[in-house]
Amino acid sequence: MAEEKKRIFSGMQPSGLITLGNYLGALNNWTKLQDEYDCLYCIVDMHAITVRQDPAKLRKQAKELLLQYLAVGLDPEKNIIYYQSHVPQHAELGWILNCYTYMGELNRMTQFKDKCAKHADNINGGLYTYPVLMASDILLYQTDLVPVGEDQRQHLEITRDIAGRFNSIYGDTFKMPEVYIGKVGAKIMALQEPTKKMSKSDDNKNNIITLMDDPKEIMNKIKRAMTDSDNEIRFSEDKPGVSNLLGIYCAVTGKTIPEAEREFAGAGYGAFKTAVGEAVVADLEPIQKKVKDLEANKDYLDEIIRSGAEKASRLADRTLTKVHKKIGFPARIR
Ligand code: AQP
Repeated sequence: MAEEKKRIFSGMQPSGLITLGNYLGALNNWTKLQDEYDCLYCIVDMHAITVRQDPAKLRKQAKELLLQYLAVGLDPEKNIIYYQSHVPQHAELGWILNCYTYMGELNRMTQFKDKCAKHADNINGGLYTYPVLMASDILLYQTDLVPVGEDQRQHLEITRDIAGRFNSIYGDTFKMPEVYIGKVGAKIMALQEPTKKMSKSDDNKNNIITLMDDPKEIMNKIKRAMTDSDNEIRFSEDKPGVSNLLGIYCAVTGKTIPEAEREFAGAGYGAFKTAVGEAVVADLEPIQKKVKDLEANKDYLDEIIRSGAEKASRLADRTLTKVHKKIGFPARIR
């Protein structure tokens, strides 16, 4: 009998156009894993509303994200691709898991602290319990592996803590998920402030490259990226700007850092930035073309959304039924 494939879950918020950081840190790895694993790739619109969103823009961004998932090469025949809000079991399990999560644990989350600083006028309960909803996303599908960027490592740790606590009270219920962080591109930094991560919701658009930026914009943003004054192309902690560009270059070309350092030995920052920009443009151009091709295909997209939600919902029900029984909810009469 064929061995069952291990399961992957991951998602992205439609909180803006996705960046080179989201792409290199997560999306690019998802496509590499789709043959070896059973994968669910979600558009986590419920997470996105933890920050105030314009409704029309949110809907548009969710669709753009779907197009980009497909354009980078996620195959809807091999993966379950769906909107989180179409599968209410995420919220149901989220509520239950809230009751097994301590405030002390949530207080330690660095993303919560960062977002509170950024959205001081809207520190809402959803922002605080975001990690619990993320735990529910993952545990709902008995996930083995979660491919994310470095910034999500802490959320994976709390997911494991919640699963472990629940399992120790009620017996084996949830699979213990492992984090998967790629070797390159795990943390792409903001171009003009290379000590903070590149984020799609950054107000300074010169800090980010989106997957849909045109070649001219990409070249300009990289030319303006912060470097330093010693003109040496070397990967080092005290050279965050240059190191970030080297990381981007290697992630899109597949070269290693020592190879790139040798390639640019003696070259000035001008030539280096041109090479990085051209490599990014070459990587993104086919994706942008694919997005445009897919855009008009409404029936095809609708079918992916419909069948994705249906398949995800069926899997989610299995875990949720098991959880209800364990915690003592009365059985539903169908
Ligand atoms: N700078 C980054 N480098 C590498 N990976 C990154 N990821 C995010 N930023 C970088 C990874 O992208 C995936 C999707 O993230 P998300 O949309 O769920 O939320 P996020 O981590 O909060 O991403 P952003 O871009 O920073 O969004 P906003 O601005 O809305 O908060 C995750 O796997 C993440 O690790």
